Amino acid sequence: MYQRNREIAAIHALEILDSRGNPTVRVYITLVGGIVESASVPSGASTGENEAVELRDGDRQRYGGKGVQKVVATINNVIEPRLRGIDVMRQAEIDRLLIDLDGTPNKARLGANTILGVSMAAAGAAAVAAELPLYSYLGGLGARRLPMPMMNVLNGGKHADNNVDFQEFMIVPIGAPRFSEALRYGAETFHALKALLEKKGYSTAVGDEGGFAPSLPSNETACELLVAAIEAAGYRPGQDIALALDPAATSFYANQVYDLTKSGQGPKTSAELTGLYDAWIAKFPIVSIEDGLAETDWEGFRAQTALLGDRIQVVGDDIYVTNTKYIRRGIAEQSTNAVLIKLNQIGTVTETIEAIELCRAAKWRFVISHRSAETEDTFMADFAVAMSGGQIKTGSLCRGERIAKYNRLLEIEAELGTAALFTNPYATGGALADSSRKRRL
Ligand code: 2PG
Ligand code: MG
Repeated sequence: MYQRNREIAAIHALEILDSRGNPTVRVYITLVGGIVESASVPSGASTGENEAVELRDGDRQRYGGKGVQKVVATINNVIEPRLRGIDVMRQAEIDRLLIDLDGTPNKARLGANTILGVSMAAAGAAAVAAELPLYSYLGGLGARRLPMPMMNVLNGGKHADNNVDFQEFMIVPIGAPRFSEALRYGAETFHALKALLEKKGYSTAVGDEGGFAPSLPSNETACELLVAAIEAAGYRPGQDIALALDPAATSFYANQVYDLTKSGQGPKTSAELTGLYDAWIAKFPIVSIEDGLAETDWEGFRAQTALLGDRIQVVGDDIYVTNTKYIRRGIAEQSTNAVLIKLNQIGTVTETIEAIELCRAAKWRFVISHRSAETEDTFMADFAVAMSGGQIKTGSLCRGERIAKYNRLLEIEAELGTAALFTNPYATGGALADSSRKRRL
């Protein structure tokens, strides 16, 4: 049903700062009926080589070349005239127009950051016009599953300047009965970890995603500390709270070698690194490993999934970059059994949903994820509930840009009331345990 007041009247972009203090773009969409909604675009540090292109000015006189004034100008002068007058609810059509306007396979001309800002703002404005919360506008009546959070409480790799090679050591409150309790389990463990680090004389300064970033005797010490913190907070490791890792292995891979240089633990082959994870899984309550290998190591991923895939969730991030082309290959080759989903890796809401639909069809899990540089925008929290995948990765239990997402999920849980669902996605009987792919392996 067409309504004139849902037509796009104006689009306006603003250069703002992200949580690392670098410029990013916020897009405002005004509808004829007077509704104004905005969306802000995040930015990654450990980016995949096939990610859609993030456009920056390159003018060294401003923000070290990281300004986004060209992005702002493109939105105001190129995109706005093209989208003015379109019903904002026609999301797929708007996204198609943006993709065509760009005309490149990786959004190199207009920029994925440019396009995503408009795409997300359109969805936000449409939800307001529909008088629905964003999660129900995007997900319909079935959108009532709160995601299990993977909380990145210890940062290394490119997100911190310590000596830990692996980027993310996360806690996952699998035993919590509801999202708000999961958040409490996580926050209490985060504070217990802080006390533990202080006691042991380690730094309690935090990295890009709000996790602590101490220098440690080894990568393994990080897992030991997390288990100790879970216990110190009064929880049972593996039953109440499990562990998840994102080594982001692309960042320490070159010439077929994984070089654990930060910790000084030296070079490893793909098989050796998988062997290390295998040993860790036996020792620590790990339920999920993301990017345990590098984005180009398709063979290694296949071997890793064959070895570990019936015990843990093997997640691909850099290898797929939320792109159906690579996810399709991953499904065909059984490279992983789950996918990390980041809106800005692909650049439109519609294409992100297409990536998720592919995961669903393959009975693969997916995790909606933030980027290491975020803003106070909470789009992804609603998006996670809307897509009903039951998992979100949105950082630690401090820093406003991370907490904004958690607080939004608390609001959604409260709003859903008794309709809210929350389950342990790794429990026996879940997608991983009963999927036919396990028997095939
Ligand atoms: C990742 C992300 C988010 P970045 O590797 O999964 O945690 O990091 O945004 O730096 O790519
Ligand atoms: Mg990752």
